[in-house]
Amino acid sequence: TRTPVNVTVTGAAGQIGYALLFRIASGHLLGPDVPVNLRLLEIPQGVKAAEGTAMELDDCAFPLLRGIEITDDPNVAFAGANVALLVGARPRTKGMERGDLLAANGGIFKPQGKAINDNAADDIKVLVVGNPANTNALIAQAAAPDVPAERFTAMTRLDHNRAISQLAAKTGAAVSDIKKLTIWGNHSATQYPDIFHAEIAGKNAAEVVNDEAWLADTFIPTVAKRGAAIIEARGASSAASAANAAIDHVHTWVNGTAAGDWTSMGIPSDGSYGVPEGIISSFPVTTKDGTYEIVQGLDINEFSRARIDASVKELTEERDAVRELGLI
Ligand code: NAX
Repeated sequence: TRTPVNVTVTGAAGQIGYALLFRIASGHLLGPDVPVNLRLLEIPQGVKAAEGTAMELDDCAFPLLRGIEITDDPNVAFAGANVALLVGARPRTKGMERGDLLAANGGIFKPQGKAINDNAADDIKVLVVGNPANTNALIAQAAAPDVPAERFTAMTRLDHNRAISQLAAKTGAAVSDIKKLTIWGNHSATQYPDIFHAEIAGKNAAEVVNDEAWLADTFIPTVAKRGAAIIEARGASSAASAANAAIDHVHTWVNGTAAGDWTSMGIPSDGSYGVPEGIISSFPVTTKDGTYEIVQGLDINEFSRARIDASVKELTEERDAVRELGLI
C-alpha cells in the first residue's frame, strides 16, 4: 500500500475547485492506485462552502481519498504538500488597472509561495491556475527561494487542449491523432498556439491545413479568446474544462508524455528560444519521471517568431511591473 500523496487546492470553494476535487479524489490526478489526502485552502468567507464540498466528497466514498483538511491558514494547507494547485486568485473587476490586479494577486501568491517554501514536502510540484497565472506563478516562485524554481509552473494546458480541439474540427481528424502542438508565451490573449511542428496522423499539421489566413484570422484568435466565448455562452467562466486541464497538466508532469508527443506548460525560462531567463512562459515540453524538459531545436519561422516575441514582451512587462511593486 502506497503512502497517500498530499494534494493542496486553493480556492477550493470556487467553481473550478468544485469541478476539480472530485476528479482528484477519484484518482484522475495521479493514477488509479495512488491514495490522496486533500488540503483545501480558502479565505475565511469560503471555508463553509468548502466544508460543504468536503461533505459531498465524503458521500462519494472514494476508495483513494484518505483524508480532507480545510483551513484558511496557508501554513497549514501546504504542510507536507506534494502537489499544490493554486486556483484561488483575485479576479479583475471593472475599472481595475493591471497594476492593481498584479498587486492584489501579489497579496495572495507571495504569502502562499512563502508558505510553500516553509512547509511543503521536498518533492513539491506547484501548478498555478489563478490568473494572471504566469505572473502569479513567478511571484510565488520568487517567494520560495528554497524550492527549485522549476517546480513552479503555470497552466496553459487548457489553451493546448482548446487548440487541439479546434484543429481536429477544422481537419476532421480525431483529437488522438494530433500531436506536438505548442502553446507559447502567456496564458492571455497574446498566447501563440503553434501548429507548424504539430502532426496530424503523422503529417505536418500546417501542411495539412495549408491556409495561413485561417491560422492568423480564425484559429489563433478562436483559441486565444475561447475563455471570453465561454463566458458569453455559459454566463460563467470555464470551470470543468479548466479543472480537466489542471488534471492533465499534473498527470502528464508526474506520469510522463507519450513517445512522439509533447505538451505545453508555463515554466521558468532557461533562455531557450530567446525567451528571457526566469520569466514563466509556455513552452513545448516532454516529461518523464516527474521532471520536464523543453523540446529543443525547433525551427521557428517568421510567423511564429513575431507572435512568440509579442507574448513574451507582455510577460516581461508583467515581470517588470511586479518587480516595481516589490513582489519579486
Ligand atoms: P471562483 O471565483 O469561482 O473561485 C475562486 C475561489 O478562490 C473562491 O472560492 C475564493 O474564495 C477563493 N480564494 C480567493 N482568494 C483566496 C486565497 N487567498 N486563498 C485561498 N482561496 C482564495 O473562480 P474560478 O472560476 O474557480 O477560477 C479560479 C481562477 O482560475 C481565476 O483566477 C480564473 O481567472 C482562473 N482561470 C485560469 C485558467 C487557465 O487556463 N490558467 C482558465 C480558467 C480560469 O479562468
